[in-house]
Amino acid sequence: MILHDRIAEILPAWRDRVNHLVTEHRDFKVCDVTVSQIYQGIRGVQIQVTDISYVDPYEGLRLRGYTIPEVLEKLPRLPGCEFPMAGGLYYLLMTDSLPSYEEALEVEDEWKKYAVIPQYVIDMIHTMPRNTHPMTLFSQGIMALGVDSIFSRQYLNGLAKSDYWIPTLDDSIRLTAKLPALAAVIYNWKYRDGSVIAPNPDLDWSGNFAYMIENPNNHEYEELCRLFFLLHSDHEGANVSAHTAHLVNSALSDVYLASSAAMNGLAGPLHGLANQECLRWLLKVYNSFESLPSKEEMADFARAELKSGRVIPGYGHAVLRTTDPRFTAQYEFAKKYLPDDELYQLVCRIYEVLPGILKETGKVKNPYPNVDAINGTLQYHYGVREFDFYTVLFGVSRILGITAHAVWARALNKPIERPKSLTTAILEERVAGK
Ligand code: AMX
Repeated sequence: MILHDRIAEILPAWRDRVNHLVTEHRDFKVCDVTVSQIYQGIRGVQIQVTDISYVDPYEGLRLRGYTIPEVLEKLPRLPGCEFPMAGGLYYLLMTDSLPSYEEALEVEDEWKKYAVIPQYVIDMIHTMPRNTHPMTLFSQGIMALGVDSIFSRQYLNGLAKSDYWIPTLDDSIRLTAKLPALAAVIYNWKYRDGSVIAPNPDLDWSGNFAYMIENPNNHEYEELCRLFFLLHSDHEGANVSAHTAHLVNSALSDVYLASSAAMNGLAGPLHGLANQECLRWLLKVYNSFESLPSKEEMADFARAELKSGRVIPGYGHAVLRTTDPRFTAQYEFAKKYLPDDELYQLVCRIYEVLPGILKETGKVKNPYPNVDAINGTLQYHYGVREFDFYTVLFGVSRILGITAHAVWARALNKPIERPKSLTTAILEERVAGK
């Protein structure tokens, strides 16, 4: 398949680069680790190398070196579509080069071969208690799909280490192919009549999710899915979900096990679940005023929130120091497709007022909106109003990045991860100079 061919072509040069670093510069010190970093989430410690994506504090996310506006401009799109095919994005993440239209279509066509969910997975979801969180169902579904892992089978049969990446890529294509259908099965069972709708072969990967949940405003929602799935596909290699996947996969657990583990991290309120909190807060603001608040009213409201010790969801970021370009891309989408939506207008009003107020505090390092400040507003507009499902949409997209990391970790023969832990007593002795 085209992804295998392209990776095989560029792999020798990548292996040479890594071998050169490891052999010629093996003792070069990358960074120091302080006591406070150890106790504060190893924040900022440079422990990973990944070439799939990088977050620049001022430019935001770069996918394989391309900024979000560049990716949106350069990736191929289907005729009549404003936003690119996810197949082209996957080609870029996997192969480090921009695809032609035909190459993007080839990935989309490959996905179509594996897009249907096996009945046993559907049955498993349908037998779970109704109140199961959709992220639990999503994680379970991914694990269940893993019974067909090609990597695990070939590994048992004595696969050569230099070839580990090949069945890892096979698994990645088969897993990612099924994600829109898996998410739709969960959505339809949890919030609709439980129908299982087969993927539409005339639609691309992203558009198919909109089709399978029978969104009434399908064409525009398909476009939103294309944009959303592109924007959330990766965010460096050391955030909770990416790092979890890398760690699990480093034990040679297959990509199903690694992706499922990553989704369990994404399900946490400090990570992927944050987006539902943002919409909840926005609706709280919306319901507090009879109409769109004036700038002054909004400023008073925000100051009161801060005074009561609450954070304003959707603003601030651990790495970014500017408006998140993923926010901007969705903001532009809303400006074009839903300018009259009152929640969107509220997002605009908050954006006008809040950065100044957060700056007044003198402590918020990034007073600008992150992607979550608008994610939910767009889903809500198109009728996807079940907040607890938003993290599943995030997960569908994020596994594109996670599997690309996994393929390259195997291609570059990254070993099992095993940092060292200390005891408090050892640390106390060291700081005392003993
Ligand atoms: N509202 C109020 N206070 C905020 C704030 C916000 N939106 N963002 C940061 N601050 C405060 C912090 O709580 C901290 O206060 P403290 O010193 O009294 O503890 C101070 O400003 C400094 O924090 P920081 O270094 O600027 O941010 P951080 O790296 O510690 O945290 C984040 C980053 C995202 C957790 C934080 O900005 C926040 O809580 N934002 C609101 C929640 C949110 O939008 N989460 C989604 C993040 C996007 C994502 O990754 N999915």
